[in-house]
Amino acid sequence: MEMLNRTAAERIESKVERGERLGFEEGMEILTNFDLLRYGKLANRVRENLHGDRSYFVVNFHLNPTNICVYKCMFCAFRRDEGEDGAYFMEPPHAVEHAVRAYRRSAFTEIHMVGGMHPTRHLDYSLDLVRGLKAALPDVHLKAFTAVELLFFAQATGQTVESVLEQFIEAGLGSLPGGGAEIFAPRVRRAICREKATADEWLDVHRAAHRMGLKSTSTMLYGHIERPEEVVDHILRIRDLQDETGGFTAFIPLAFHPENTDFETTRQNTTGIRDLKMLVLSRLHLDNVPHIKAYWVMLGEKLAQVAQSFGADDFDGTVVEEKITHMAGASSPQEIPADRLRRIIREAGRTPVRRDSLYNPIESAAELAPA
Ligand code: V47
Ligand code: SF4
Repeated sequence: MEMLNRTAAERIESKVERGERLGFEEGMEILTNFDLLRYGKLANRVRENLHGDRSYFVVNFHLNPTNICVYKCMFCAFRRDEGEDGAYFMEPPHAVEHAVRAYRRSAFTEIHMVGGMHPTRHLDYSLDLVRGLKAALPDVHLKAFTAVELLFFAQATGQTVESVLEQFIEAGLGSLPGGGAEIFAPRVRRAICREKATADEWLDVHRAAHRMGLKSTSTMLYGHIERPEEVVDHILRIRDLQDETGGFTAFIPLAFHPENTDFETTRQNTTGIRDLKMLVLSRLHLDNVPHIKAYWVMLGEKLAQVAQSFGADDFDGTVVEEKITHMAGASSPQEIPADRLRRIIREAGRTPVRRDSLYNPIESAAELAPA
């Protein structure tokens, strides 16, 4: 058995070294016979070939204008019914004021805005939010609305996704975030998020956005009921769409936090090895997606730092105020200031590169004195 495993690992190594694509079976092999240092080193080599010693971060601000949501995903600690304790809703001027106040503190270049599917305040409300934010902060990139939200807006107003996207682009939308992908397998979606967009619908929205010139990111939520074959299938479906459009800038494996969700008593937090395994697998399989993000909010600052040597090249950002994971029990801070992100990256042996939302460098450590 050991002999066989070694042979399989050697085959994977030589394929990666020759620049050949890994397939489904190799993904299963990596997941089921995971050798952290061996595959980690391989993923690190791929990462360094792509990005050298650079690790990216963005100075951003997360804005969740409402947690009122008509869907009831089992893994979600954030959503509330209208009128329920803890439900909140920001009118556009309030959301804009909130963002402007934060901007005075940290001069972010990106707002990452996602929210619940409000039963009545959907498309027009969201367009007002984008217009208001753009008017107040014209230089800030708006990365907003998951494929799930965009499809919901289209269905709620009887329009096509393309028409909804067109209106958002005109209002000033810059790109799409990658949320809502969860796990594409129908078995999983039926069990944990039966109401929301199907896998094909999620992929169709990103395909449409890419065709209209928008870039987007992609995610996968792991650590709940998914099976190894469903993880590999998910990653390969992202790779297929990327072959077609080239519109994904990054892939982000999201570690499930079960507190305050329907899984509170049946699932535990993911472990460090599982988290690194997902990053390694993603880096090795997604040969056409430039960046793999270690989202520190979900991984914790320390593991996200280690992850920079296990396939990841990006931290996401300063974030400032995070609700989705913290309502599900995350113990990470609400914000990591840019100076601390630079220090974490330097201590990981990497060169910090502050980037914009589309991964253009804004500054690199070479231009800055060490902190
Ligand atoms: O779609 C929800 C996930 C996503 C929980 O695009 C949970 O760059 C863990 O997509 N435990 C929203 N995860 C966050 C997201 C994201 C984050 C950072 C960067 C980017 C990007 C995207 O969070 C949801 C869902 O998949 N989620 N509940 C939970 N309890
Ligand atoms: Fe609603 Fe999104 Fe939470 Fe699902 S994950 S219940 S769609 S807010």
